[in-house]
Amino acid sequence: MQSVTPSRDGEILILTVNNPPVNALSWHVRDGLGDGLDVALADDGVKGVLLICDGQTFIAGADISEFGKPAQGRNFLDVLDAFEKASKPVVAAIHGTALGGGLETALVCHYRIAVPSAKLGVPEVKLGLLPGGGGTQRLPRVVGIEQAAIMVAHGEPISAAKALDFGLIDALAGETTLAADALAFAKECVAKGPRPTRDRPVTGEIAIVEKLKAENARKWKGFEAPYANLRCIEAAAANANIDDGLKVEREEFVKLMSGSQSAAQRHMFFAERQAAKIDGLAKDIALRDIKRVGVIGAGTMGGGISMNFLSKGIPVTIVEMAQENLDRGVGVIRKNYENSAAKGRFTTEQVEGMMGILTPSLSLDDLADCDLVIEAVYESMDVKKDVFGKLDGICKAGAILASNTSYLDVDEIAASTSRPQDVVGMHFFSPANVMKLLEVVRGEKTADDVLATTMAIGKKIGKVAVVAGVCHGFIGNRMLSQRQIPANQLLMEGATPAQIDKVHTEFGMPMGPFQMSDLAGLDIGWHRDPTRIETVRDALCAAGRFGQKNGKGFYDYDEKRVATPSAEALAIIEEFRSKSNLAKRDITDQEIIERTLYPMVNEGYLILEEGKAQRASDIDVVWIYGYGWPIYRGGPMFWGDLEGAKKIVEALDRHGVKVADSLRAKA
Ligand code: T1G
Repeated sequence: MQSVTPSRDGEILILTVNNPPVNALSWHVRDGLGDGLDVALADDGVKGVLLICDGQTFIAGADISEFGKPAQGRNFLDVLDAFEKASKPVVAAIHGTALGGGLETALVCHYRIAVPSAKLGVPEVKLGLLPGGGGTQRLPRVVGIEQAAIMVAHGEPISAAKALDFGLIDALAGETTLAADALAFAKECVAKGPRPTRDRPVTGEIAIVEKLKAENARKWKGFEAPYANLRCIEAAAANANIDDGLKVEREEFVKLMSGSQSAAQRHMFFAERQAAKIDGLAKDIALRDIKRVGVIGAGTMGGGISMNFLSKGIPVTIVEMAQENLDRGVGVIRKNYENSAAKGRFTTEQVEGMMGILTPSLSLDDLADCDLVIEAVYESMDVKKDVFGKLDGICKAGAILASNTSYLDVDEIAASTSRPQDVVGMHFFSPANVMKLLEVVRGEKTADDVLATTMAIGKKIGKVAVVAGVCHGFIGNRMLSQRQIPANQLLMEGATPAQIDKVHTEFGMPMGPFQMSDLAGLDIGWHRDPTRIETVRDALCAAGRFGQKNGKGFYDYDEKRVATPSAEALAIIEEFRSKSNLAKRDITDQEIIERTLYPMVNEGYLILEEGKAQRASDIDVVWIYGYGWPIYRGGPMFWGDLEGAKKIVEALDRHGVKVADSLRAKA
């Protein structure tokens, strides 16, 4: 199959790209484009060139899978240069998503036409990169500095309508008549002649760069790429001669490409897509139809879970045991939607529409016709088994029965029904309507189509779904406990919560172990006996310190929930510590990394050895989308590879941690 097919229509030579699934600029596409242009320029009968793509989209970028491999085919920059300097006008016809190198290819064409549904963008920053095909120098010459800076720094695509407003495209085609309209447009452009973007002046004000940095300082903390992108925009503004700016872009691009952050973020690009695949399952397995969802429990989790479906137009019946709790839960859902509407995310009509497909109920019987029922009740095995036993007698045949349990044995829950093949875990992360991760827990008897349907519905509601096996805490929480246990131990040896948390936030985590404990609530699972003090948490709870919820936990919190170290908490910890007759000592940040992060990597290896995760990259996906692990480090397993198995094993041995065989074998 030819990746680029030349054809003629009168005096126009048409180059059609066909490189499914996204027409990436693989080496054979670059060769085809270069060869096709050579033919066009050599043929006096050709007066203009039209570049168009088959399939779902215009070129969606360089072929990311080629990065880091030996170069093949024509150099991308040479092909771009040839197009821009062509002596005959070149038109790009855009549909789908013209992204990254794809938009850069369109930018070296002299004119651009797109269908209304097209999107155009430079998402390289999300890969830890920057548009390395001249995008940072040509965008400011077409859309101006402000719009160019926003596009490169955030990486979000813009619509064809906006692109037309900004001059990024010159015309809109009919949604279903791109080929014909683009051909007609190309014929019109013959008379106009080439319009090399490089010859156009940079317009706009550079002040946008400092504004973006100030607005995004928190979001971009630790990231290199956003700042590199903005340095290139500054180079465009400072250099009338595009070649000087292109030199800066090249230097910045090579620096990012050779750095660990881009390797990590490219790893995560593929990891996220890989996670959706279930090894051993037929790709075309028939899915169950999910038209109506039931949610049991209208608390924080039940409400958040319900919103995921309501926001996608899927009706939900939400069941509580008491009217007061049901009313409160429904009220919170409405409030959340109204808050989003106030921020412009929904219209009032949309809010009413979503609330209109929510059916509150006090009876499980009302779940009889639901295709999927998700239980989000109190985290107790007895309670869950009771609920599933009842559902077994109520729900229609073929309904999927899911538990939102965060660590309990899904097989044991399934055994409380006569249909264990229809039981699965759907572990959402709080707040369930915000966090992207969904751990789909595959029970021993979970049917393949139930698993596939659950993964598909997870994607449909905007989640990144990862298959987990049944074990205590599945993937994420199981590794979390391997961080929390040593963190608590380090407190007993003299470290403070603030020191340990600081190591983690400087590493890039949104919060450290003790900040997270305060957020979740120290009294979760507390036995409520203030005289029974067996752990530091017991001691803090006994002193009425439950965390953010009542303004004091490991830290003190003001009304805005801003944390400050607490003398009282430190005194309680010290008093408890002193009874442990452990000598207090200075603990280094490196030891905290070795004692709290390395055991997480080790646990990841154990999870893989036990088959509780399909692949190491799935574990990375869990930690990035469920716990905010910094994506520029690529997840715990990717980061562990960067640290090196030898270094990790040596440290774990030194700290007396039992090393997973597969990790030791790698050292
Ligand atoms: N290279 C290689 N493979 C790609 C790819 C790419 N650019 N984009 C997608 N794929 C694969 C993907 O892995 C999946 O494979 C399949 O295509 C479908 O993808 C020099 C340096 C275009 C919006 O960052 O945003 O240009 O799992 O599931 O939901 O300046 O793909 O089927 O085996 O995402 O319909 C810049 C990345 C590159 C765009 C389509 N471009 N792609 O979404 O399908 S760097 C990007 C996307 C660059 C230059 C720089 C999306 C999409 P598999 P999918 P989708």
